[in-house]
Amino acid sequence: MKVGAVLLALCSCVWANGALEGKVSLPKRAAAEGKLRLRYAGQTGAKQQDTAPAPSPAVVFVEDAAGTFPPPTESPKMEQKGLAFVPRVLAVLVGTTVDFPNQDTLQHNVFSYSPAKRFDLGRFRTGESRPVTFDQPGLIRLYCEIHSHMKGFILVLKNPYFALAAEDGSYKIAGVPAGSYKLTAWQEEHEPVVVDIAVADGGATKQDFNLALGTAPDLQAGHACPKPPAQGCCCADPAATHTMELEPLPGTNR
Ligand SMILES: [Cu+2]
Repeated sequence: MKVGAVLLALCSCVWANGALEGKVSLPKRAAAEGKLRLRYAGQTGAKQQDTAPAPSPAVVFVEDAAGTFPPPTESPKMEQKGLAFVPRVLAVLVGTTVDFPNQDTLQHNVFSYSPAKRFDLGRFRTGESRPVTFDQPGLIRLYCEIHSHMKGFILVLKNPYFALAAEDGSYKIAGVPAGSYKLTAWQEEHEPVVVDIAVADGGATKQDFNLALGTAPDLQAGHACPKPPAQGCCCADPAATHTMELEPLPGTNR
């Protein structure tokens, strides 16, 4: 009887959740559009790149889910390496502490003015790391005060039901409790898409996304203004890297 009860418990556990899976498709990019200009290439071994780099990964996430979700005890890393944030995109559960180690031979100064977390790590050297705890959900845009081309993104999410898409755009979110949700696909250069979706016990729910190019103000050369030009520039000096309130991340109520 005891064995049967355990098996029953295991089965009900296994079948109490479902999965979300599918593919996030992005429009093809022209080579010139993704051209990288690395001013300090000689100092880090990074090379100029004339072909379009692979787009950074999309993040697919469930907007709201019942439950309390303790943050992980291990801290994910976002390195400064080769004059870039590596990885360029992180998705973390709210409450997660992220480490920011400097792996370059020069100094960096990571900062963000995003409403969900404002911070400025100051300048620090090779091998040093600074932690930041992200205690509010939202989109965090990261910059370096010294290297204006450096951009990174952290999506701070309310529950653990999220996934970064693979290079081919495929994603899978396992262990989602049965129910109805809003599911969002986000990618830094594209308009996010939010869909209503139902997850059933014990099965996989398919949902593909086709994202369209959106406003990508971060790609403007020498300009960190997050407002698209159509909305007017946010400061008197469009060549400056500057501060302002950034727009919330659609789908996170922030
Ligand atoms: Cu830097």
